[in-house]
Amino acid sequence: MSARLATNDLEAFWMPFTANRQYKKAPRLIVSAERTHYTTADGRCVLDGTSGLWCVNAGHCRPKIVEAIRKQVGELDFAGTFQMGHPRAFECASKLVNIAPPGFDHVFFTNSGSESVETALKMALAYHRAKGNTSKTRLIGRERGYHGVNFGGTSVGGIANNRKWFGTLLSGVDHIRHTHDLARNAFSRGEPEHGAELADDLERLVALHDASTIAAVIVEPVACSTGVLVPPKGYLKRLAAICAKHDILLIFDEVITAFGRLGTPFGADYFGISPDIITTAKGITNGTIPMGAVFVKTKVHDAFMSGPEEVIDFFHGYTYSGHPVACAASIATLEVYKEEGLLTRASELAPYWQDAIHSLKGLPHVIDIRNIGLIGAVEFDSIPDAPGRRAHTRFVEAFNRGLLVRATGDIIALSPPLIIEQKEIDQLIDIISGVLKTAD
Ligand code: PXG
Repeated sequence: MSARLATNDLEAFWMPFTANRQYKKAPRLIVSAERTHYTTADGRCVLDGTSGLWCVNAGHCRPKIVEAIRKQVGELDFAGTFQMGHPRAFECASKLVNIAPPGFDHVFFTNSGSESVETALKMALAYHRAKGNTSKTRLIGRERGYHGVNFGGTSVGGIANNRKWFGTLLSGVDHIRHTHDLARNAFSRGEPEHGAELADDLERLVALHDASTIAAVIVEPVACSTGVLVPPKGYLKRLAAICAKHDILLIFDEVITAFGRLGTPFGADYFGISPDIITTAKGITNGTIPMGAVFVKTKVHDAFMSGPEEVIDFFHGYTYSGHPVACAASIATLEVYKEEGLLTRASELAPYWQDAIHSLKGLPHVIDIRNIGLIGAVEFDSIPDAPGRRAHTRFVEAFNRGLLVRATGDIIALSPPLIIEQKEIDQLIDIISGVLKTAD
């Protein structure tokens, strides 16, 4: 150990997506967690209004999951899955497939949402090549989309700050328009009424590039990181129909919406749509161990299985694809979800949640409130020349008052653990309401 480092020196850790200098002047430190609450280094109890970073769906430190991890790491700490295998990975994949929407019979393991996205994009390209459609190489994302931070995901992503620092990114990528329309849809409850026609923007790109050059479209069913953009009624159905018409694979990035966030196991179930590929992570292990999974329709998987049997079918994978400890964590997580009905609990809570969050309408600077499942967002008008400051000050003040929210731009996003009780929703809304009344 370096003698230079005092205990609790904050300097060495270059924190992700953080204003490091600002944070380190006034750090917020969490030391433990249980169910819906965190405990801070100074001993305060903080209600987790964000399920960690949208991942701790069953609440924190659930004994069954903790025990499964402990047991697994003592029994088989690591075994690879390239031309080898271990039972946990097969068991985990089968259990995941059992809760997946119909037709998703295969799972490819990764270690994060970003890796799931990269995997799905590469899979889409390789799928068309395997089918002989070698000109289908273009990838389409959506403005304001978030698909993680690797090069592919950054390229199809549509948040300017996440892109502009990193050069020209992948070539052959284009974006359809986002669906955010405050003029027509402010204060919508659930799916907004207006904007299904925005899906037709994909036809514009088909006309421009020709369908024979487009491999896939990737969208989040609900665009969460950008500040919770709920899709307009009918929008996703229309998008799916255009993809099907032009033999374009539809990838749903469900890193947040999978595992019960909307009140159904997957977002695809909620919207009644059957994409071709679904990317997941986060809730797959309840946030305990890094893991992601790409769910694949039979038609996509089978296209890879036509060559000689002794040849590798997909030249892709990670050392830790199907890591035994992650698989054990995921299996235990799925059991907790099942035992407690958590993959559908958000549908029971949604009406209460919706009324609660919309009660904040009329408070200072609030220009929109939106919700779906157990997700909510409050948008503020921005301070001129200081975009993001209004939400950031409210995030800090809420934390000081015992509630963790997530600020993005001038929006506060909320996604509490799926085990939250109504009285905790009341407490969450009380704290936010107090903050909004007093912050400038
Ligand atoms: N796709 C989607 C839809 C995501 O939301 C990723 C990919 C990337 O996942 P990884 O595991 O590589 O981070 C995400 C991640 C926030 C927030 O507060 C959202 C994410 C991550 C951190 C913070 O909005 N989403």
